Amino acid sequence: MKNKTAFITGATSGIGMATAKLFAKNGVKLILCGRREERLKSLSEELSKITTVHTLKFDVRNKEEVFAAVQSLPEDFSTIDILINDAGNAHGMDAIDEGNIEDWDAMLDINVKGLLYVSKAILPKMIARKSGQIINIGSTAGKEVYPKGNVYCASKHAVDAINQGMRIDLNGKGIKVGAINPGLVQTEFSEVRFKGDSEKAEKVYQGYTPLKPEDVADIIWFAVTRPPHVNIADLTVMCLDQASSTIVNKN
Ligand code: NDP
Ligand code: 8X3
Repeated sequence: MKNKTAFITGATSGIGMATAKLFAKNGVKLILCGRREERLKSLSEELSKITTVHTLKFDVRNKEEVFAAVQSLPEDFSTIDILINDAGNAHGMDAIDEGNIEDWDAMLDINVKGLLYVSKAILPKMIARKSGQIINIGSTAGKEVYPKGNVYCASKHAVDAINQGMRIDLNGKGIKVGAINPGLVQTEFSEVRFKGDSEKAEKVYQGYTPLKPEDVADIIWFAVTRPPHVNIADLTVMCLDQASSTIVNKN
């Protein structure tokens, strides 16, 4: 893995950041992406001590920014071996008739269209080299729907469909495509979903032991270190206390 380059969206927090740290420890060259420049800067300073790092600040919703960012990569970062499509989030948790249209737009634009733009920008060179791996971060919310999860679940069901579609269409082109679908992971996810209401956000993870972002990073690492003929196509992971989106053993 030492000579490989990974492009990680959502590297400024949670699962993406934990993945960046684990990849760095293993000598993977990193392209770290996100909107928060300060975080990109501090993560880059930290990880540059152990690997080579380039940062790209862009909003996955903005297709011009996405393509310009990928095109701006210096020569020595332009061969991308691994794409981790992690950037994403939930906005609000409301019954369908009470949902906020801006929240719906944000979830569909970021989780679905953003993932498509980034993949479209990176795929041509993978196809030309007949080599590469794409890991799409889905969710248990892409496998089932829970009350008031409507549009977030729809966005993650779309990721599930896109993951399958990518794998079908790229078959025979030497590119691995797979999804990792986590259940409840304690990150900034709920802070974002509940718009900074920390009390509400913390409650999501109380009374049981949720997954940590590092647990998911370990699985991503497993997926990218399989032999060349092995592709982890679709993997769901939950903490011990979670049985489904709605069944969580809380005390
Ligand atoms: P975090 O909120 O901790 O991280 C989200 C990351 O996405 C941040 O780095 C953020 O960076 C980036 N991001 C969000 N919006 C944009 C945007 N418009 N443009 C560019 N980057 C963006 O959450 P998680 O680590 O939990 O979430 C990562 C992924 O995992 C998401 O796809 C989420 O849906 C999925 N997931 C999370 C689960 C959980 O329980 N936490 C469970 C299952 C799946 P910045 O703000 O700097 O742009
Ligand atoms: C995040 C997990 O259950 O909050 O995708 O939707 S959940």
